[in-house]
Amino acid sequence: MSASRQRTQVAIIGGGPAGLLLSHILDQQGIDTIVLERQSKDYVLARIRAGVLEAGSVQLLRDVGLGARMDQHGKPKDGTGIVWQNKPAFYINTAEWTGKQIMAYGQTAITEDLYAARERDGGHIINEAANVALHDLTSDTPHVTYEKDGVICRIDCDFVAACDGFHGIGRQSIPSDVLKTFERVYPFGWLGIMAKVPPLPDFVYAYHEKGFALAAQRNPMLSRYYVQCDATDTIDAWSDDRFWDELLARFPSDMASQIVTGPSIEKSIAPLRSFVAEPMQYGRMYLAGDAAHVVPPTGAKGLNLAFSDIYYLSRGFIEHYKNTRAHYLETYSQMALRRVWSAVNLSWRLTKLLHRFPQEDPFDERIRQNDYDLLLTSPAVQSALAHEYVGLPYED
Ligand code: FAS
Ligand code: PHB
Repeated sequence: MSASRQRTQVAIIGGGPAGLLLSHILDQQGIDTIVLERQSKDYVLARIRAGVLEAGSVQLLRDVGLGARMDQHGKPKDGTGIVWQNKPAFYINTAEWTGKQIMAYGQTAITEDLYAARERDGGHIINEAANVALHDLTSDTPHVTYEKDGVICRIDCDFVAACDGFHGIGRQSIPSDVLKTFERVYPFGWLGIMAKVPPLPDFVYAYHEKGFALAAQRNPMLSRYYVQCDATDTIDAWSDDRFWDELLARFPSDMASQIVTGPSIEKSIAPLRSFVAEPMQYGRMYLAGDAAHVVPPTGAKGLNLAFSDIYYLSRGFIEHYKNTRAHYLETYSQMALRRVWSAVNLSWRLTKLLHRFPQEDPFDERIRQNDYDLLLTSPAVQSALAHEYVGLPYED
């Protein structure tokens, strides 16, 4: 088998939103990167995931020249609704309490924008890179190996950025006596569908004794809807008719009557977990995005956390190469984790608020009802949720 050898400053593992954004930002600063992605570009672009951008993510994308299509096709929203069985509706009014809006713009579109920018700028992205392995991470000369088209390839680098998601190789390269993990696996999943029908005007979370539901959107003729399902459910058990019946039953009738149904063009079940790995650094390897943390999508934080990680990590690399200072690289893990745990906390609280858990007792349900009553009546609670939902500020 032949071999090849390359060199770069930052080897990036994973060509999802985190890896592509990091490559884009570093390229703008003249810092050389190579992105290794194990899937094809089409496979990555076919993934349907997040739909809500925090204000900080919107600003970051604009600041690095990736805001054009988002500002053309994305929809700014003053907040997100919550409807509740037999109680008044609530609106997480981020515009009123924080002066900031969220943006409805899908992760798929963002990934398309990122790939387009990297290809325009001559970014070095290697798709279908197999068997990526990380070496000498605690030395000053780490390197990465991978296989492509039957060739064993080696990349010598200064740093490795593991942006390879929850199932990636980066986190697995941290010794078990160094790595600490924290996890909650939820006893239910989200069944999501995409349908070419006009969406509701806003994102709306629904609490109902039959289960959680969510009305979301991608564009004026593309709706995304979710219902809570058993963790063991498969999509074969969910015909379109069953899905729509369940969804409509979980919304108040006045809102259900506004929901346009139609044939699904995509249907998938996402398992829900809260997961954090500490530290987000090992030697000259840095973890970012789902490689380091996963949240239940209830707070729409997963993709946004990946972006704030990349904001912090890119700042560290830029400081290293431009000023030969190490402050932001040395403090990356602690700084990123402060924001990670805040998002994990919110996602856990919203998931507990909006989902009935098996084996709950009447005490749990009373606490849930009281939490919602507080949200309806307390300006302090409403303001706090709005500030967390729109996204806490990035640290200087
Ligand atoms: P990603 O997982 O997106 O990207 C990692 C990349 O690394 C992938 O392309 C993968 O192929 C590649 N990779 C993995 N191992 C590799 C290896 N060994 N070598 C090379 N490449 C490797 N977030 C929300 O905010 N809202 C949602 O509704 C939502 N829904 C989701 C549904 C699902 C099914 C999943 C899995 C996640 C969802 N998320 C949602 C979270 C999601 O959006 C992530 O937060 C986001 O994709 C994180 O981006 P990355 O960190 O880049 O990880
Ligand atoms: C989505 O648009 O897919 C979406 C929106 C809000 C969430 C989760 C998912 O909390």
